[in-house]
Amino acid sequence: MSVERYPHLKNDDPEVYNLICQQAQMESSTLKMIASESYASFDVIEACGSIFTNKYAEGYPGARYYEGNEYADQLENLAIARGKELFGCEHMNVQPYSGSPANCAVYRALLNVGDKIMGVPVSEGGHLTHGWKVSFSGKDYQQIAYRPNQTTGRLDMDEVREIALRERPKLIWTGMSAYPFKLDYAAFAEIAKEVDAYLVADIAHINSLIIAGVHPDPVPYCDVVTSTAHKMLRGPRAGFIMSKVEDRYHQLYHAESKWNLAQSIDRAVFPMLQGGPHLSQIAGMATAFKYALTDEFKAYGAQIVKNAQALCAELQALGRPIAGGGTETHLLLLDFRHEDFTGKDASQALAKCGIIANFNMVPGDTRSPFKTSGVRLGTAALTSAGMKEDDMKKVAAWIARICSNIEKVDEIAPVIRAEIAEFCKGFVFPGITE
Ligand code: DSN
Repeated sequence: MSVERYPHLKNDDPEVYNLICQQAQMESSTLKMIASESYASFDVIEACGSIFTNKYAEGYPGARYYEGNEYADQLENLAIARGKELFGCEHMNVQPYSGSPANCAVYRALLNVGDKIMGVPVSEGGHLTHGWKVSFSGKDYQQIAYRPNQTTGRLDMDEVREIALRERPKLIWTGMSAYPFKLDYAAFAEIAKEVDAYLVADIAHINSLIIAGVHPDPVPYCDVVTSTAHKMLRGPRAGFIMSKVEDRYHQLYHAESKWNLAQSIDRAVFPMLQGGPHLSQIAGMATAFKYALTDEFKAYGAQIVKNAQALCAELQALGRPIAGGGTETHLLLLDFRHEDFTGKDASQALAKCGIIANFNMVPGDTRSPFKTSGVRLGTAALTSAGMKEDDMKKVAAWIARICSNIEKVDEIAPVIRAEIAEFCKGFVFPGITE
């Protein structure tokens, strides 16, 4: 990283400055394959580090509880306008501090404590906030689980329907953290309608694929859509919520309320759950949305999937099984159910060699969530650095070599780490070496 980037910090707080430099060095000399990470641009980083961090702006544009919000109002409205153009939604709230607070706001806006929701357990690819037992969402609400088929790794929509008809949840979550296939929002919408449930898509993992048109679009089918702005959208660490304006179940569930759906969401974010919005993050979100509206970004979204499929095909050719047999998204799951070593062993060995990923359960896993039989690999970050299908073949070769030599990893790690560092010199890492 160029030392000119943070001259004040370098001078005034060399300890923090040095940690930033070391992180930058690591992120530009290793392969970042955590499926929920990517590289924010310098535009996003500069916007997030701007003086908007100073400003309090509790409320919404035009209705704040503090004075001096002329530019804050323009900024928030700009982020909303760009976001609405990007996703074609009726309403957008850009204030959630991140994805989990955004999902929390959906519960508070639509449900009563104790209500039933349908979601995929974390152990099977779902998110903490979709009703997992240790999260507020599993403590305050009752999760009715649905899950990918243990053999095919895919959701069976007939089974989802059967569960919904039996349990009659008030809300159905769709969207996962470790599911490599496309989601059928039209089928989810039919099921939700049959049981009078709100349908909420969490697109944190796949927003850019939707923008690129390589994954179905949930916006026409869902009451609410939530997302993070980081991950493959390459924005700041923040969340946003999109919704219809009118609540189709107003009479059924909220007859006493004077708010429509959009107003209920807004009121759940502020003042129910949050105080002042993080305007510096909203500035980063506005600039990330601007870039996401470009054709270059759409090409990036499509390339992420091409890269994941190339990586998957090469790993399979090298004899490495992939859960579900393939991918239609940005991620794939190495399947080690037949191996003596665990997913955790493999992810630690990969990290020693310079491939940063995470251990993960796979469908049909019999190991504990603390060990697992899988490793989740994502291609969004590598694609942000400009890697293409041929590069994925090289990445697959390193992964296969490491997985075939887990017990000798300390021997091979320095060699592979050096090869990967040399390989990385051929790419430009946004926000670091751009
Ligand atoms: N669930 C985390 C992940 O996918 O890594 C992010 O929320």
